Amino acid sequence: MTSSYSDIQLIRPPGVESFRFATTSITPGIGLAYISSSLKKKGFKVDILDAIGEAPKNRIGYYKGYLIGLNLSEIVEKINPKVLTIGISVIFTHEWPSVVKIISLIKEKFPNKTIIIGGEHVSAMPEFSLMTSLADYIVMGEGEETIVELINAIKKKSSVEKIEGIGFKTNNKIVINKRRHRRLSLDKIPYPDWESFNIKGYHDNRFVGGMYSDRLSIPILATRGCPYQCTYCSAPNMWKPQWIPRDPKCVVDEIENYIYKFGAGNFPFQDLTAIIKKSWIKEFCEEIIKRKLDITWQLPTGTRSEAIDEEVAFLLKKSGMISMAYAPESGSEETRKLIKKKMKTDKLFHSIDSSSKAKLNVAVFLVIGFPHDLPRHLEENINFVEKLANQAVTDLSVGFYMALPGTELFHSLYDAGKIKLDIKYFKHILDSLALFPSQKYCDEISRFSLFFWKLRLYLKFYKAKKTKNGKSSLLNSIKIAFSGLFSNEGHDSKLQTAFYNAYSSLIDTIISKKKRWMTKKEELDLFKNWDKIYANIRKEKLLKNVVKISPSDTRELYMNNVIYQIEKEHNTAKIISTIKSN
Ligand code: B12
Ligand code: SF4
Repeated sequence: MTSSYSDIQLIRPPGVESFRFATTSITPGIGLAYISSSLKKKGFKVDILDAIGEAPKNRIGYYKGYLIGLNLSEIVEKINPKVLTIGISVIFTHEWPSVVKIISLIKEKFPNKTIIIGGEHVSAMPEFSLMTSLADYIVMGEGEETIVELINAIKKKSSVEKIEGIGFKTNNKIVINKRRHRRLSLDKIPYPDWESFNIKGYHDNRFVGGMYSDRLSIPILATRGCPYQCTYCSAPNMWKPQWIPRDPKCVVDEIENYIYKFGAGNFPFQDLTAIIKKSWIKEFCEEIIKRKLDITWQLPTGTRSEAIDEEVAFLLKKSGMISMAYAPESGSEETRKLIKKKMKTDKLFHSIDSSSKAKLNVAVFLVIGFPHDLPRHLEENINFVEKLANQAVTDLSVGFYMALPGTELFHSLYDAGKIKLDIKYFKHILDSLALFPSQKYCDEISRFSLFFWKLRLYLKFYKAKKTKNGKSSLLNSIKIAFSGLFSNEGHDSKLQTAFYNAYSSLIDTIISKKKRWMTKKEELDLFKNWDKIYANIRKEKLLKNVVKISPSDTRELYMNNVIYQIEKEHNTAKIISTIKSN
């Protein structure tokens, strides 16, 4: 255990998984690694406590599936008693309940330690995160500059009132400061502090995201933000609708650095959408080719398709890209219009055709059960997935719609009384990739129908999909899925990774049932007041005119330009009266 003085101990809480058919397993926390390197660059002393990296094989039953990593009490035991502050990263909403508990346990043992939380979940629900936990400060949006200012102020005991991008508790009130401007010069941010993380442990346990590769994998972030405003996505609130790329040469420098320093060979990109600008992606690929780097790289999180033509696709292939995903989300033009996807079917297929010609391994992400989805919209996916299969798309992922906080759709559903922030809500996010939806938000389609639609789309696609020998049959696809199960070699289809993850998450779900993080009664108590707390926050923000009521018909949202509303909320410092919290 570390026992010398340190300014901050940064904690990556345990990961959360459940039985799912997904390639989206947890990965090393790049956001926290950036926070650490930025603090160290300014001379602060930082300890890292990565609950997953320290115990990647440990599983314990959680309200939703199971936790991966140190038990919550072990985390508290590993807190450095001489540390000044503790920082916890919370990017996923499904991790929030465990973080609330970790914070309570830390405060029980160290009541005077200052706790700071940051990440996507906290940025989407700032007031709620302060009210439902004993955290002292929150950091919203990009955290590198904010945390440096905040730790400086805490060390010097100076005022935090003017620090942009934070929220805090004072005199029984919640204060939310204005947000900070986006970082424009990303290349000035030091490389993530991977030396302090158990990179090999993540790799050995296949916690890397994307298609499994047997070469050591290290996450990379080449761009931040996205210029689009899809109504189901929390990126506009988190990053504002603004896409900022790094210098492609600097990204390749970073990759080269990891090859020499760690012996890494596979690089899953964490970008929201890396490929937006043709000149940027060309320069990036050409730089890898010029330097003759023997690497593979992947875009597991999905990308826009507009900039991918034949020229780009062949460069992607030549530079070592082994797997990428397009995220049109629906085969229905109307659904895409209503979610503000701004993507046309013909252009998408043109791009997919280019990728197929370059023999790229391509997956396509679809979502069913948007609030405005009607059976006829889902019906349109049938021909769409068949066409995808005929165009040599390698894999398909069909998720159920999740009502993520901080999104336009969330506000609309919430204001219309269709979301209750109870245990079921916190459960449903991971279940997007389960077989059966644990929650649904569309009036016209039942949960059973959504389950059948998912099966139908998968069957249609994998039956029509052609394998390398040009044959199409469901049996071939099943053989491919099983082939990745018992081999340690890298996969060449996402289906193998997803099947492997489904198998291991099923076993882990069964095993972790034996030991739970808390009793069911304690669990229910934890969530008891959360909906009321959120309702009061929303009411007060509406009364103070910080936000405006969202249209109750979600089909109207596509007409809004959300920039004005986001700017207004982000630029308004606000005080919320403390409503009795948990
Ligand atoms: C890469 C990624 C993944 C990876 C895993 C990432 C991981 N670490 O485990 C993969 C592909 C596996 C994945 C899976 C999933 N993902 Co994902 N993913 C992302 C993505 C695209 C990038 C995350 C990232 O690296 N960002 C870049 C870093 C620099 O940003 P950051 O982490 O937010 O950190 C910054 C700030 O938040 C802040 N900060 C962060 N921590 C801290 C801590 C402190 C103390 C401070 C001060 C500041 C601070 O400072 C950092 C630096 O500026 C995000 C979208 C996004 N761009 O953030 C979605 C996102 C996080 N994913 C999301 C979702 C829903 C999922 C899935 C549930 C999808 C699914 N249906 O399966 C799964 C869940 C997997 C699981 N078991 O938990 C949502 C989460 C929304 C929510 N509220 O829960 C996001 C936000 C996407 C979205 N808008 O829909 N994901
Ligand atoms: S879903 Fe993708 S394209 Fe749409 S706003 Fe989010 S990141 Fe951008």
